Amino acid sequence: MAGKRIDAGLPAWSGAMPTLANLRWEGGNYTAGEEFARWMAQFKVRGTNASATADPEGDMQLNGYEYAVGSNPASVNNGGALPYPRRSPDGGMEYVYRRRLDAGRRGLVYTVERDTNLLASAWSTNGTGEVGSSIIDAEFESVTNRLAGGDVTFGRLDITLTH
Ligand SMILES: [Ca+2]
Repeated sequence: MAGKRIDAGLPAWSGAMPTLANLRWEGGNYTAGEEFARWMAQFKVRGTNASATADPEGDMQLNGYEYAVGSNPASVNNGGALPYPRRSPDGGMEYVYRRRLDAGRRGLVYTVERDTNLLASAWSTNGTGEVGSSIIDAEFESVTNRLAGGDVTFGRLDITLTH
């Protein structure tokens, strides 16, 4: 079965905290699955506003992305659910994101990528690695990834919906 790929990009470290993520679907139109539709219904978002590629409240986070990280698709207040960069205790760079505990069942695959030159757009998993995770609540865990490189390193979260 062909996967639907979402890219959610955030600069992981450039001296300032990122304020928005980019997301796109590849491989054709996405038909919202039952889990996604049920999740959207909780927020009373309906019609074309409830599609995976819609952004009804205008916070630059598409519904499919908000579904994967557990932010609110009906509010610009995302309650700290968006990925963020941070310095590790040894001065390295980390990228932290929220992952659904049942991501496999939902067909969600999360992949952290890094780049050192946004102009060249050479995003790759080279130099990335998951270093830890901790349970947040009954639905999500916080996942920490290490990004190799110096002060000019960028990270993003690639999310694929496989069914
Ligand atoms: Ca949104």
